[in-house]
Amino acid sequence: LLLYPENKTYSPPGEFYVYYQPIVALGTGKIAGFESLIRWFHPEKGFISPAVFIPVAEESGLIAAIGEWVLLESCRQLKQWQAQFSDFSRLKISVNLSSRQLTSSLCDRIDRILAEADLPGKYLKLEITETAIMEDPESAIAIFQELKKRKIQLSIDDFGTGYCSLAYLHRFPIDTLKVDRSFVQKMSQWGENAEIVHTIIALAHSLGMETIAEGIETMPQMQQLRGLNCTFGQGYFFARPLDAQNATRLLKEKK
Ligand code: G
Ligand code: G
Ligand code: NA
Ligand code: MN
Repeated sequence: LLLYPENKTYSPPGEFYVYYQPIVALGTGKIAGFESLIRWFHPEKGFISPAVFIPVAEESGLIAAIGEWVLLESCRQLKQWQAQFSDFSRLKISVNLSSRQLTSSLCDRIDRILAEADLPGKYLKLEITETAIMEDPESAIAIFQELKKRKIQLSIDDFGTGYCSLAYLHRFPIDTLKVDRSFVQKMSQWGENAEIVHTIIALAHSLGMETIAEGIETMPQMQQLRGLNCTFGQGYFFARPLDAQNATRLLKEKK
């Protein structure tokens, strides 16, 4: 069990990094923000995917500490970019939340982190999977409403792969739906998945939500999604997740 003082943010060993993948406005091609993705480079074992260690961290309870570290690191980095690049003063940062972080103390923890990073809540976006929300939808709604009071943005991640009932969807104060990359990658011009993607985008927009298509790898995918009025895109077609230095370089080139 890892104990850390309530008023201090846990700092993991130097093997952990936050990487940043650009999120691009499909209408203009401009970078609108980044998604933070944790990376672990183990001295002996090499790269260990978060898909492997996040579930372990969730089981051991370490996820709360790691999650707070990712949040603080991400908010500080965004603050620095906003100050450094006047063209990107409205850039947002999206951070993944585990279901284990969806507790009644989340808002207090985030208040502390935003204050420490000196970042207004409206620039922070939280990504939560459909599955995590549906573990306890009623308490998720209560937590989301608290977060919205701080103008924090909320996204449903991997939308379409879980079991989010439409009856709930309109009760969640959600700003953005992220279309799961499995739909994007199986999408071809006339195929079944194109219809699914089209329908998700239409559903989101009719509920007043924006959309992000993830896992865009090719120009035709990007063009097709732009044609469907998808708001944002993310994927290797634009850029892989980058370390802070390379993400900064990208912003320098684009400004
Ligand atoms: O980028 P990548 O393939 O490594 O991500 C694998 C999985 O790990 C994805 O589901 C992603 O959402 C998750 N992940 C990456 N970073 C974080 C993080 O900081 N917190 C949580 N909870 N999940 C993350
Ligand atoms: O679960 P979540 O959507 O947060 O996971 C993001 C994951 O998707 C990360 O592992 C990230 O590295 C990966 N990713 C980002 N862009 C692409 C892409 O274009 N193709 C593929 N295959 N994976 C991607
Ligand atoms: Na995500
Ligand atoms: Mn996703």
